[in-house]
Amino acid sequence: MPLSLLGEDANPLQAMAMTLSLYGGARSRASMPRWYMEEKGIPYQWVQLDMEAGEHRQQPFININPFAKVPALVDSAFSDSQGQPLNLFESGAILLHLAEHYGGEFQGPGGAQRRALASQWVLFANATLAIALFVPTNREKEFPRLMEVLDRLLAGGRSLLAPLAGPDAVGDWSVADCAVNAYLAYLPIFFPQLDLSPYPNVQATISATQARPAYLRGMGLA
Ligand SMILES: N[C@@H](CCC(=O)N[C@@H](CS)C(=O)NCC(=O)O)C(=O)O
Repeated sequence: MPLSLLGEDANPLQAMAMTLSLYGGARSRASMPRWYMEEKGIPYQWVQLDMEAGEHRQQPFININPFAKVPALVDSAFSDSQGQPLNLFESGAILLHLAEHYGGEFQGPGGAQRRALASQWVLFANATLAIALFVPTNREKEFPRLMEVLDRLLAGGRSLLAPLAGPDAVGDWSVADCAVNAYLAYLPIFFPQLDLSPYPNVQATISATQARPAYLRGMGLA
């Protein structure tokens, strides 16, 4: 059963028990942290803004993100000296906050290393991969370069943090996979004309992502 609750459908008792509200729009980057929460079974309230009507540019949302962009997360488990909850924007910052405090990804031995590498991959996804995909002047030069390396790293369905678990381990799905694979799975949606056949492991990763029930829920498709 999806964990998400659309605003008006929310059961008030369940909503009160929730500390996390994720703000997003249809077909927006909010699907990335939403996928993470669905995958990890983290309860949250999903608040879908009507972006076509400009709801993200108005109060109360611009109190949460003054830049008027989604996603944004409100976490009432954290509060400032005025008792105000933590308001967080930028999908990468949201993902790392969730992985640290709700996904339990950086606990125990090796936690500091996992955190460092998770940050590396989340920043790579948002600052390098996203630019290579979505900035047309970069696509021709950067895209093949990045895909060749990713194709090698993803061989055998490996998780991006699998090297920490040993050379042959497939490893657990992590926030690193969420950040990178969310962009890879955008490829057939936004660039259906792109030939991905030189990158079979990337293709297999996209198919595996699309088959994950939590991914479909995060995308609002199930
Ligand atoms: N770097 C930001 C990008 C956020 C972003 O550009 N969000 C888009 C939706 S995918 C948005 O809110 N656009 C509305 C606008 O700019 O008015 C992140 O990763 O969170």
